[in-house]
Amino acid sequence: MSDLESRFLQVYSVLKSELLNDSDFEFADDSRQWVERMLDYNVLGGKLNRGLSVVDSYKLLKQGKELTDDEMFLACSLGWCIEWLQACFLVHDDIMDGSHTRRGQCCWFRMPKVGMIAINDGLILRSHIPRILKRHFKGKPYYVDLLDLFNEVEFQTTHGQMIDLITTLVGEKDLSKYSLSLHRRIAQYKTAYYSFYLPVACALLMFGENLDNHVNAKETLLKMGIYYQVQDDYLDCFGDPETIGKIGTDIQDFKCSWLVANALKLCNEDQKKTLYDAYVEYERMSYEKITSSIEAHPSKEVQAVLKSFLAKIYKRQN
Ligand code: DMA
Ligand code: MG
Ligand code: MG
Ligand code: MG
Repeated sequence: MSDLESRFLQVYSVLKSELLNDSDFEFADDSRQWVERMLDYNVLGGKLNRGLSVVDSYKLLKQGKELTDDEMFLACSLGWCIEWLQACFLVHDDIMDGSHTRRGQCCWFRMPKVGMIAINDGLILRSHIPRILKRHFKGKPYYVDLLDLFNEVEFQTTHGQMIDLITTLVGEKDLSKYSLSLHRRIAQYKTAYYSFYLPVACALLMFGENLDNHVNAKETLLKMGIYYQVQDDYLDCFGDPETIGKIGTDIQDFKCSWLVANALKLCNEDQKKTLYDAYVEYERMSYEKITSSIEAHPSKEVQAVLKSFLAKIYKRQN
């Protein structure tokens, strides 16, 4: 572990302990333990790229000059706010995408005794960000800009997630609606703002800059973010689950992934039909496999419950 990473992790412990002792809520042992376990499970375990890049960017803005202890703590705290935001998005994204694994472990909502409590946990994660900012940044000239920035980026990301999700309703009916321009729009909003623009914008604000003067940098960062999502789509299908820490669900979810958008652009009518037939075949095979596992169940009543579920989703159009 690099020196920066270990300092970054030290700041995590400080922020976590402040949040667990926040006097605006009367914590008891059970609630404190729940939040602590939820934080360690969802905020840690990733690559920390977004968070660490706040510190790196701030250092570069200072032309490589050593940061004071105070600057280091503040830059790390902003980095952690992004990691907290990411954790909130991922907890909810895994529920919506029906994923099984994340960062090499079971998705939080699939953990015993968690389930749909994960929805509220995601909201708690989001609510921690203004708590961190209030404690450490209130009084700084850029405090309001920081709050605005996190609100704006959350607005963009949740709307990106929304178009990612509603697009599949259209695509399932008519695959030819998927295109690279639609994919680009989804990628820009759901990924690029929070993953690429946000870390640099945090560093710029802390450095005293006005974000309006950096629209060019923003455009370049958004381009990088779109490229990053193309990689994510590629890895969803072709990546090694051991290495990427998650099992892809884009095909099963009928997502407007870069791969299918490109395939549709490059293929002729026959090949388009092959692609569509592949889905129909997948649907039929899944139905058969699930049906036989239902029929292996000893209880007729349970079988009826499971079958009624399957009937609800088989060949669903929405
Ligand atoms: C990523 O979407 C975007 C957000 C806001 C989490 P995704 O479903 O492609 O992400 P992943 O492949 O990590 O589930
Ligand atoms: Mg997902
Ligand atoms: Mg998703
Ligand atoms: Mg993905």
